[in-house]
Amino acid sequence: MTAPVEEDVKVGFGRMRRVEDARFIRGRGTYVDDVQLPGMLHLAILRSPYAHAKIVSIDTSAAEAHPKVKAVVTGATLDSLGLAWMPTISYDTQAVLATDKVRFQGQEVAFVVAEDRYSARDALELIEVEYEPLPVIADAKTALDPGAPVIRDDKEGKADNHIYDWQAGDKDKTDAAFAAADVVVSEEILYPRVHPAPLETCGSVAHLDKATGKLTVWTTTQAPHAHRTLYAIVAGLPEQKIRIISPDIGGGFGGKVGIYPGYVLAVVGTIVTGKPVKWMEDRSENLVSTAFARDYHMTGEIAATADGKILGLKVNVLADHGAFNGVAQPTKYPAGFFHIFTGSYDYGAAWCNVTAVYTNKAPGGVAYACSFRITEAVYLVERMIDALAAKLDMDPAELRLRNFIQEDQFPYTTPTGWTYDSGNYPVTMRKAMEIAGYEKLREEQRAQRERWAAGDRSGTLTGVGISFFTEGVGAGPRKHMDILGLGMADGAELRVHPTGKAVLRLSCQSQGQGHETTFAQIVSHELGIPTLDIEVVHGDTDQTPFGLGTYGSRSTPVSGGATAVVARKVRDRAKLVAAAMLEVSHEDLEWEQGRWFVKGDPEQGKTIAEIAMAAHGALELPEGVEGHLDATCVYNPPDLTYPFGAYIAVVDVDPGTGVVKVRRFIAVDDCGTRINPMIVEGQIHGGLADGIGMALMQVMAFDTDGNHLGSSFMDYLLPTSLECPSWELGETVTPSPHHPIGAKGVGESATVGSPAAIVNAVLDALKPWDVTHADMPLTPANVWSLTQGRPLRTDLAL
Ligand code: MCN
Ligand code: CUM
Repeated sequence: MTAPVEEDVKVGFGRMRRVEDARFIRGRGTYVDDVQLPGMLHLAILRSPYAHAKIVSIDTSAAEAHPKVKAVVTGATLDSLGLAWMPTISYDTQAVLATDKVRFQGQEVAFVVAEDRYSARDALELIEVEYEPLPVIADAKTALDPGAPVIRDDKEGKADNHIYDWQAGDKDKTDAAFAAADVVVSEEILYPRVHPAPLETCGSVAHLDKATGKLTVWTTTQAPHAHRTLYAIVAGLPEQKIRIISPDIGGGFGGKVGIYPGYVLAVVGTIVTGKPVKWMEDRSENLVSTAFARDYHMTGEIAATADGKILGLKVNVLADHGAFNGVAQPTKYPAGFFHIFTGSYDYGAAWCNVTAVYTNKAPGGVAYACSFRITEAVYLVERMIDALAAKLDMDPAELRLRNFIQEDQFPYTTPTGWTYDSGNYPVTMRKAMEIAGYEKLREEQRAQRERWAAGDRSGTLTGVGISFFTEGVGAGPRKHMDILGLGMADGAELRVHPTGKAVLRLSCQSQGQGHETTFAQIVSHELGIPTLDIEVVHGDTDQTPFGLGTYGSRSTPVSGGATAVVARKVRDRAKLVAAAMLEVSHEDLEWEQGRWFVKGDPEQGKTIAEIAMAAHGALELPEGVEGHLDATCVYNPPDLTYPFGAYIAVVDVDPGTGVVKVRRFIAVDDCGTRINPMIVEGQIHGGLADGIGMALMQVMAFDTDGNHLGSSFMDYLLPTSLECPSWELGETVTPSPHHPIGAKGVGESATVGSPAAIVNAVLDALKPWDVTHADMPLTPANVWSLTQGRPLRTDLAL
């Protein structure tokens, strides 16, 4: 249903092909690994083979003797410089290189800098480490057992593996709602540990210029400015002497938000050797040690009346944070925005508790298209709704329609205190049902079940699954949201050159989302300058204003707001200049896209290009009006924006083999104003594929010794086009009332919304066996085992 791009829109919003693709499809992008500097050395990291072990001794002498090795550094060396530990963005600490013991398999133990990448790797083999294995916590459920080995005994007085307890909502009110309910359904729901697995792994090229004292770091980061400030704070380097360049990035998906030890080691490497140093992870390193997502063990309880009116929701979460708490969340919200778990429904009471624990697993980044834990929250509530529908023997679409927040209730404050900006959920839901041909699908299913009941059990069973999500994206506002004290507002700077061409400088950083196109389109929309005449500069702290970067789908809600506002500042300035040019009062001017003209006399007007030239010229300007048209702005969003959508998955399940095929996937998204509908659809396509990956294939598994069982793409499966149907997209447009152009973020919507639809669909297909529960990933073996030993019901109408 994606319309082809027949002709690119030239000015403002609409479909146009991405300007950055001109270099990407020619292989002319510049990624971190493309950076080559004269005299550059290469860094490789020695990683722990054990999940938990004491380091008895390290002998680096053979590695140091390697002819091409320039430096070998251990935790002890870093410790002597006070750099062995770094703060994480969640107010924890993390070992840069292990000193006392290793706490997860793949942890950084030592590094080698050598003349080339291969010699550096070879020399790792020459380092002798003696370990003394310790008991391992590989299952979060055992982390708080009495007598469990204490993972973080580096922390003074720490005697257990507890990180935090955190609550939201009103417990008493929720208990009262439950007491008044006709039905209560509870479910244990696991959102397994998964990994963002971007095409490009993480890496850095660090260069400390001894002559100028300037540290330049080309690095795979989604948040260059935040990295600069954190390097300044952690390493004590003067911030004006740090330049972070985040060049083209080959996918981030959240995995490039945090600061990993490798980044810090590259900086240590250049300091120690005086040469530029490159560190680039290989695929296994990326999978084993860099960023995880989810790992939420959730117990949900939902209460309702007999006719399906939801009364309340309770959730208890055990969160596995690995060995160091490195999860990126706004400081006030240790469990991110999980407490937007009440979903898209109107009921009065909700309560959640999140308990986080340390385990002997890799620590997390923000990780994986999550809008700060909303992925887990949406999965939970959408699974609970289906569990309730099954209990009440109600159609899951009908149950949702009966409980949606209604259009006239917006802005809507949830029982946990979040205010949804705008929405019209029933319309979006009905649109998805219409595209799906929902009633017809149910008829098809009924006929199929009758056939099975009659004894003809050939072929597959159809399942139809629904998920309706509301996300909260666009962090700040700065007063409520910060990371390590840095408020979440974004800057933008716009220069309009004398010839009317413009340069926009942004604090956010694209990892593939097409910012060079869409942000130019925002300026174009506001000023009428053709999009291709606007250059977008981003990803270089020396060239762009401060801001907290790209994650939580915040670029459009925050930097997009900044862009619209800065363009409007330019437009206001242009008005004053136009008034001087036309020798009229500025109050007599009216705007149409691209020009100011005299009210009632449209012939009398000046285009932005004419005004730009005059603004740089010798024209006499009115009192108080500066020359030029350049402007800057810092945009502090008044609130999050709340995109939403209705997803319907149609699957064919073969109960004999457990194979699930996603036959159709219908996605109706509402992200407010769409700047570039083609890019929005591309974002949704990617997220839906991700959803198939998580629902059906991906899991980061560990054995009981904490050995990682998915260190290559042979074990950690990614979805390909073969698993994806031809997506069927629809849209509704409900602008955000508080965003300058009414846009909401969309970059994570499909990843957040789609897994529940697929799992709900598989369970729907298996309804004849009364299977009501399954955990992701729904691999063939997993699905096959769900029906084993269960009788087939032959009396099912739906
Ligand atoms: N857009 C639009 N109209 C809207 C909303 C968005 O045209 N109403 C456009 C934007 O202008 C932008 C793109 O869609 O070009 C995504 O915008 P937005 O929703 O603001 O998300 P961000 O740009 O902040 O991107 C971050 C988001 C996140 S958090 C993850 S994770 C993710 C995602 O984007 N990682 C991605 N999509 C990704 N896509 C690619 N190719 N690579 C990643 O790493
Ligand atoms: Cu949570 S993944 Mo994205 O926010 O970079």
